[in-house]
Parts: sequence; C-alpha cells; structure tokens
Amino acid sequence: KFLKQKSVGVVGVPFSGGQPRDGVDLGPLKIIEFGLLDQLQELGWQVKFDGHRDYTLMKPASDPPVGRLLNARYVSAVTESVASSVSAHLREGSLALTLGGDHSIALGTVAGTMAVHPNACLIWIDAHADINTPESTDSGNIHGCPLSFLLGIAGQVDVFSWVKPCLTPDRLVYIGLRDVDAGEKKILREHGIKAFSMHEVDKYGIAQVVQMAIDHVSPNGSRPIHLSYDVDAIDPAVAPSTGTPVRGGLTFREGHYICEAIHETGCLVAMDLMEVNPSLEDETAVFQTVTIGCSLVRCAMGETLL
Ligand code: B3U
Ligand code: MN
Ligand code: MN
Repeated sequence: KFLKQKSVGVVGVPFSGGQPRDGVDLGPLKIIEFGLLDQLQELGWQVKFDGHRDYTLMKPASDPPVGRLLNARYVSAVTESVASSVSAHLREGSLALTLGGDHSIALGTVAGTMAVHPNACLIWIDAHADINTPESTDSGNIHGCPLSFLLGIAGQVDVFSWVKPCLTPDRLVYIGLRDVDAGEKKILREHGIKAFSMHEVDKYGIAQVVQMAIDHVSPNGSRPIHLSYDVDAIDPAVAPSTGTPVRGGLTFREGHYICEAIHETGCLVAMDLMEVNPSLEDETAVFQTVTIGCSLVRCAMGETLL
C-alpha cells in the first residue's frame, strides 16, 4: 500500500556500541552469509544491498560517559547515518530492512522511517521495553533507551541533538515484554503506552494479541508500519545467541505468526532485525538463532506455509 514497487533496501549495521558485549556486530554478516538476500529474491523481491558499511570509522577517539550514557557520541553518529540510509530507501519507494547490531540502531531506523512516513506506527517486539531515559537507565547501555529519544521524553542531550521527537505514545505498541525496569514501567504507565507482555500472550493467544496491537496503533489499517524485532523476544531455548536472554519468551511459531500477520496488513514499510549475536553460545545455537532471524524476515516479507 505504501511501497512503489516490490523492492527492498537492505542496511547492514555491524555495530555493538549500544551495549557491552562483543559479537553482535557480526549479526548482519552472518545473516547475509546464511542466504537471506537470495531468499528474499526467491520471494519475488528486488534486493538492493550496498554491502556492510564500516561504522568503526565513526568511532570517536574519546567518548567519555554523557551522564550515565555509554558510547553516546559513537551511537549518535552511527544512528544518524543509519537514519539517512533508511530514509533514502523509503524515498525510492522501497521497503527498508535493517540488520543489526544492537537495538540502539533503531534510534536511527525509526527516525529514518518517520522522516519519510511521519504518520507511521511502530510495533516493537522485545523481551525488554528499551524506553529508559538518560536519567532512568541503570546500565547506561543505549540499546535500553532508543524509544525515550524517539518519543521526546529523554530530555535534552546535546550529543543526540540530531534526534527530533518523531513518535507519539499512541503509535507505539509492544509484544513480548518480560524484563522491564521499574523506571520503565512508570514511563509506560504515565504515557499510556500499550504493551502486550508475555502474560497477555498467554492469556489471549498470539493471534488476538497481534490483532489488538495492530488495531491500537493503526486504526482502520491507515498507517504505514515499522516493525522493530529484537530476537531476544523469542525464547532463548529457540534463539539462544543474543546478549540479554530472558526465559519465558515467544515460541518459534508465535514469533513467526507476528511477522505473518503484519505482512498480511500490506502496510509494512520498514523492518529491523536486531541483537543476533553469533559469538554467543555454541555452533548449534548460532545456527538456530541466525536461521530464525532469516525466517522471521521472510515471513514479514510474504513467505507463507502454504
Ligand atoms: N532494561 C535494561 C536491560 C536491557 C534493555 N535492553 C536489553 N537489556 N537488551 C537496560 O539496560 O536498560
Ligand atoms: Mn531491544
Ligand atoms: Mn531485548
């Protein structure tokens, strides 16, 4: 509905500066090595991929903490660049697919989407809420904070002055939450942000949850959808190679059902696949996690079981 042609621009972001564990920067390389681009072509997509950018060139020589925030200058520079890559693909009428990397990158992808589709809504699939403010974050890891910047509740942080508030609480919805900080719970409550935790997935079933989520952020299917998928939403028994696994997650099928249902809306304009870390756990675990990453993207882009 919102794309000019069946083409996808792929942005590979080998970046780990939003959190402390090495290896998540290898995610995009592994996902593409596993054949994702060919798989998308087989689904009928024209695939545009400029290769993996080397973001290490943007690393500042010195990047002391800004308040509690770690690597703030580096994260800011990388995400600003990602925002322009994503918006360039969207302006051409393509879907923008971003492969991470840690979830701080979504600061860039969502800003990029909103620059082209200001009315877009955001469906955030994650074990975590990623909505800490520079004041509320305990860890200082910016992958736990991107939504507070996008919503404009982060306060003034000069290093991130390029980020303009571009998201409103009514256009954000979560599925999969199960590890939310006390400060984040307060933010969700105060801003009336809709969230379907694993409790609601158990209670209503995934089909009803996805329907309610879509209806909430896109009444009458009127809005373009940005899907930001943190692989740690999936249960670690199924997708183990990720930096902050939390048990009690989405099953293999629940994780895929979300993507299938969002595809069926015909409104998907951008997708992120984040936090795949091929350096964690054993070879079997990496294989499982990377193949699931590929199949989640394929399902969001039209692969069906029949
Ligand atoms: N909420 C915690 C933990 C966390 C957030 N996102 C991930 N972990 N992956 C924080 O650091 O803000
Ligand atoms: Mn996340
Ligand atoms: Mn997470």
